[in-house]
Amino acid sequence: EPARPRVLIVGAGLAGLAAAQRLLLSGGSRRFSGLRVLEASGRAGGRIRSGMFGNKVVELGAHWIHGPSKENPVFQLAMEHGLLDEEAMSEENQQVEAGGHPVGPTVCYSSQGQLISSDIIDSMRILFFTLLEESREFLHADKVPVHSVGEYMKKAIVQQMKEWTDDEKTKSLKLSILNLYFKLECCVSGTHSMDLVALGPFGEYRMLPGLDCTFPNGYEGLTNCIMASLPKGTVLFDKPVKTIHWGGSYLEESTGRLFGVQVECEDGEKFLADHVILTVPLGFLKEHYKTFFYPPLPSQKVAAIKNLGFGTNNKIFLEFEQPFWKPDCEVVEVVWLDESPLAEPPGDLKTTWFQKIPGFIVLHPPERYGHVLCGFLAGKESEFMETLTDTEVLTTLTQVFRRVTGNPQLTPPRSTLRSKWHSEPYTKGSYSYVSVDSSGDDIDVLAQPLPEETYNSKTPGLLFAGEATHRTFYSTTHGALLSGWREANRLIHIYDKSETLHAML
Ligand code: 6YU
Repeated sequence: EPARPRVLIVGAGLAGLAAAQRLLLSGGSRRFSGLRVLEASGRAGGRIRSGMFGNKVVELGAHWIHGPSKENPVFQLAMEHGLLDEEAMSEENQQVEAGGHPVGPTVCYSSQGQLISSDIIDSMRILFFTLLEESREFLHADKVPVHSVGEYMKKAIVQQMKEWTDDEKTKSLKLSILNLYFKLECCVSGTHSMDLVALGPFGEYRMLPGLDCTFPNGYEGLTNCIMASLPKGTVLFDKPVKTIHWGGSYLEESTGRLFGVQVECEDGEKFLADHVILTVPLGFLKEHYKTFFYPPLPSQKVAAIKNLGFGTNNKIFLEFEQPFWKPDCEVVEVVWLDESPLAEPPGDLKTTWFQKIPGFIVLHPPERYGHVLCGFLAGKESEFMETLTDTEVLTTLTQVFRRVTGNPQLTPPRSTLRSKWHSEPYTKGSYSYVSVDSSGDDIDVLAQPLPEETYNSKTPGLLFAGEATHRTFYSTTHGALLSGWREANRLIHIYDKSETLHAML
């Protein structure tokens, strides 16, 4: 009988856990029974991270299931484990084609303390999302007119403006509203600016049908269920990996076996394996690829790591004693007058970081959450926000709310909770996007196992999974899940084949 292959997985986020589960349950055999997952932090879940805000569960990482319908494996798993509410599971919800941008009742304030009429907001929203949809149409074009989604949309806006017959003040208001949607899209794409997001590949990201839904008891319920299905001791916590030696041949003295990969941890402990599935975030790879791999990665792989985009999107939760919004309101938006997508953004992060926040989601229902707003903030402003104290953030945002509502007496939020994804040493940002320096091919290069398979080569020692390795579902939990399954299946397939061969001989 051939020796059982030894597999190590680096990272206990959704990709790593999904790979572990599939390998351990594959074919009911004990084939991959020695499998271990090495996790740098003290918890499982990675960028799926539910936290307590007072006595309420809130999401510091992934928020929604994007496109919760039949084809979405995260939705399927969540249903199987009973993690969703009735409405989310209804056939009706699954059929909604919201194009990733559902909107509920919204209140929109201007920075001068006025409410902006919903007519003008709606017309600009429609214009923005029409142009955004157009940006997805260059996937199979021979040539792109400009490099980025941002440039394309700005050019189209300049064209549109020629038909605007409004007075100057209204035109300027329209531009500042459009700017709000650019900021929102920065949060969705996880980028500092839409000028950094490549136009050609933009349409490659696939949207599934279904009205985006949340986990009433926390997204972490999903990763907790997978954890619970793994044999105890499979995941080793507080085990940051320092270097992966992948090109050699390492003898294990106790067994006399040779292994292709040696994984060295920060604490000095070494693990030998036939195969390592690496699921660390692209942000971590960008910072560490030079020292993390020995021998160094091939140049194509390095280029993919350097050129693909990985930005920051954070959330700021604020709890109020009393809401200043109406009970049915789902989103509070703020339009900064005098801003325009056609002008340079305000420069000084210290005095303007908060202007990058496009809006705040109202957490519903109030019986569960009380009066909690969740602000989103992407890009350099978001990274700067991470350096501030809670008090600084609370004070600044109180001033913003007082200014936009025109109520200088507005009671400050009672408490705040924030994510700081850029400062997380094992994440270094939020999620990936296809930047102007890259293309969808870079995602496939990143996903390519090493050494690359040739007609006579050995099986790959180093395999790559994680959100950033999924060509059409990057930046999502279902992309992460599918990437973990993909690499587990790759190994299962290799051993199925070799076992068949053995049986035949
Ligand atoms: C989704 C959503 N969502 C908001 C925010 C964030 C993300 N996502 P992990 O990082 O989980 O695991 C790696 C592990 O490795 C980790 O535990 C590390 O500690 C460990 N590790 C690292 N280094 C190590 C070392 N050296 N040794 C050992 N271990 C090490 N996704 O579906 N819905 O609403 C959001 C959102 C603030 C931060 C999200 C959302 C992204 C997901 O969270 C993320 O993809 C997966 O959890 C990643 O799992 P993983 O296993 O790969 O890594 C057209 C077009 C545009 C394209 N974009 C549109 C889509 C919109 C995406 N939207 C996201 C929005 C929000 C709000």
